[in-house]
Amino acid sequence: MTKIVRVGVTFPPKLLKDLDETIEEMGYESRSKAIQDAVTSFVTEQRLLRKQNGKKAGVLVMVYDHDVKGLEDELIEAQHHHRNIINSVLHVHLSDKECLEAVAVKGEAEDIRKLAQELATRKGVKQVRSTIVSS
Ligand code: NI
Repeated sequence: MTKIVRVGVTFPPKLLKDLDETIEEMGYESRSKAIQDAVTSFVTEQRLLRKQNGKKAGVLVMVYDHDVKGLEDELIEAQHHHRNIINSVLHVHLSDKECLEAVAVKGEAEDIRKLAQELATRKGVKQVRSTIVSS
């Protein structure tokens, strides 16, 4: 028998609302099942990314809230730190406070992964999507 572990997780209200709407639209019977599926996708994606090796090229697309104090400075600092693999950055002002950035990258898979992790784990960064191909 599979053992179930209970954990407490906090959500920004808007994210929880979006989650509940999506759960409703998809017909999930419980929030737990939907969150388990989302976590499974996240883990699978991250494991796949971590298995990549060698020279790669791609685009990291991130959405962040520029109102979060210090975030833009941190993101710029991270990009300067990894300038050897960044070819170009496209910035799009999405709304009054949301920005989208597409970072074109080319280099060792491990370096691209490090950059993606540095961006994704910052508070105020809502999403980072990586599309990586062989170069
Ligand atoms: Ni902007």
